[in-house]
Amino acid sequence: MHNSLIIIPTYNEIENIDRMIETIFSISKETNILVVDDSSPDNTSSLVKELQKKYEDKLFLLERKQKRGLGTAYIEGFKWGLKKSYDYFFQIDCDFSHNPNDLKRLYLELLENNVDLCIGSRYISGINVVNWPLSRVLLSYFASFYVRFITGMQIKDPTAGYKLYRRQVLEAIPLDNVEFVGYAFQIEMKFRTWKKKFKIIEIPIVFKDREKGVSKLNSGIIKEAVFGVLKMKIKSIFSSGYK
Ligand SMILES: Nc1nc2c(ncn2[C@@H]2O[C@H](COP(=O)(O)OP(=O)(O)OP(=O)(O)O)[C@@H](O)[C@H]2O)c(=O)[nH]1
Ligand SMILES: [Mg+2]
Repeated sequence: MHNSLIIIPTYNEIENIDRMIETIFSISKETNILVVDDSSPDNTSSLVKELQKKYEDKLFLLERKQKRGLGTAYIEGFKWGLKKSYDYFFQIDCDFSHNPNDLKRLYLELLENNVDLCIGSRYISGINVVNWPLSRVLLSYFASFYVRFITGMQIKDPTAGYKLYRRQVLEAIPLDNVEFVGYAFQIEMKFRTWKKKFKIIEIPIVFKDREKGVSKLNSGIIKEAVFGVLKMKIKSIFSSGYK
């Protein structure tokens, strides 16, 4: 996975972070990892610093003073990577819901199909989600209908967080204008990519509920997504920033 940066936002992932980093480097020797940690009270960053001694020139850490949401963590990560020479930018959760073994598939599919954004999708044929409570599956599945209906963007898994972008996509999106932080962030990034007419592909992945650590999902994140999608659609009609 030549010239790629894998961005991992973390908040209280002490139980997952070292295994995640070790697994990724066991899969690819040439990729780089950037962890964006929001001063996790469980000291996630200290484990990253420990591992930096072993992976000096390919493991990086951005430490932020406060918990500011997954969306802004990714935006800071993208900006950091764009200042360097990476061509491919991955998004992956630290909780092993996204199987790191799929990183290579995302990369190869992006290149083989010559697309700009490759999405690891749970809903290509049926519902590929393991161990999620039924309420979460239903919420996520029906959210995907809602997003398609409002935006017209025909993506099967619009809230998916396992993604690979080409550098050109992140250069074209005005990152300072990205406004959402939770599920809505995932939708907004796809919507902006689609509006800019970049080529998008979805490939099937199996999504597993986290086994260790605590979910950061809350009602604010759901509310942001419900109203955010409407706001985004309306703004896109009137604002040239989306084009
Ligand atoms: N830096 C940073 N990372 C965050 C923040 N919120 C969540 N994350 C990370 O983003 C990733 C996804 O968060 P999760 O808690 O798994 O959220 P989720 O996948 O929607 O919820 P679950 O399915 O219940 O796990 C994980 O790696 C989290 O540690 C945040 O405010 N700041
Ligand atoms: Mg998760």
